[in-house]
Amino acid sequence: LRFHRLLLTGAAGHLGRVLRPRLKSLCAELRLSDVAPMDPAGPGEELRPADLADKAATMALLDGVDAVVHLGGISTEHSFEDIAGPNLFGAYHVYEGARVHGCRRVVFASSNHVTGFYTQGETISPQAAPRPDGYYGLSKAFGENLAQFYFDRWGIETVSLRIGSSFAKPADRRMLATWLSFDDLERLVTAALTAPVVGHSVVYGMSDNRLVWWDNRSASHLGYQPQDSSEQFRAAIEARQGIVDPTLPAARFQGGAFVTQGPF
Ligand code: NAI
Ligand code: 15L
Repeated sequence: LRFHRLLLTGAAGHLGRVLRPRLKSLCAELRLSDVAPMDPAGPGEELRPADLADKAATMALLDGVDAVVHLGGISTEHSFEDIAGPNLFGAYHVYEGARVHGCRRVVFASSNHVTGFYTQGETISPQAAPRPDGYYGLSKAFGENLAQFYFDRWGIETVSLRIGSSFAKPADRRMLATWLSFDDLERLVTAALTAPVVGHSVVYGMSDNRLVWWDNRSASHLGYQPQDSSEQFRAAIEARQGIVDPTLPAARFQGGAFVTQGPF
């Protein structure tokens, strides 16, 4: 086993439930946290319900933890006020807990929506300037800046995963580019947890899809090698969805429908 204790936030969510059994093989003890109800603890699991907006409760989660996979928070576009507690304060509380309790590595679930206002024809690297497509994307950009600051100031390492679309299957034409299979998600998180030196690395979370918008070569030190591809789903998606008007914002921009959403 690589770790004594790992912390998984957002354990009750979609990806939390996918990763929960898979992280068990990396650690003796898996601490699970969420504000929503979680399945009962199995062997080697510990449930620690907490609201990320609660500083003391969230910082305490990091006590005795070797590394954290931080998935918790609001995962779609909402008002700034709704996002601020879980995503802005919550990320700050996780990093403060890591600093105070000596946790040395964070795997941060960032999002492709940090750069959602690049167009779908462009190929960008993790070094491209952020172009968030909403308050949600802005909150993930803030999380990445926190990660950089806590590395520069305190040496706490982070891999920020700008996850594309991690679902059982791609749902539409856009996700043919952005899809991240659950098995590749596991490979990516495992690489982020176990690569020897990461500093603050930023990587896009996608499978080995045929047509992509993101160039991950600067993150090759992570050793992430995707094994799946969205291509097997292309024919069915193209038959179902038909041709999309390329002038519509949802088809023009990498962030898809997120670029038109919001509490306005
Ligand atoms: P999800 O919405 O299913 O799970 C997020 C979890 O965070 C939920 O269980 C929720 O209860 C919890 N949470 C929300 N507010 C909280 C609070 N105040 N305190 C404690 N817990 C709180 O999202 P999903 O799909 O599992 O995504 C996991 C992470 O990955 C999120 O951070 C999301 O932004 C990120 N991500 C996911 C993508 C995907 O394709 N599923 C794509 C890009 C990023
Ligand atoms: C995200 O950041 C969301 O959490 C997820 O629900 C998907 O919509 C994904 O991005 C996407 O861009 O497809």
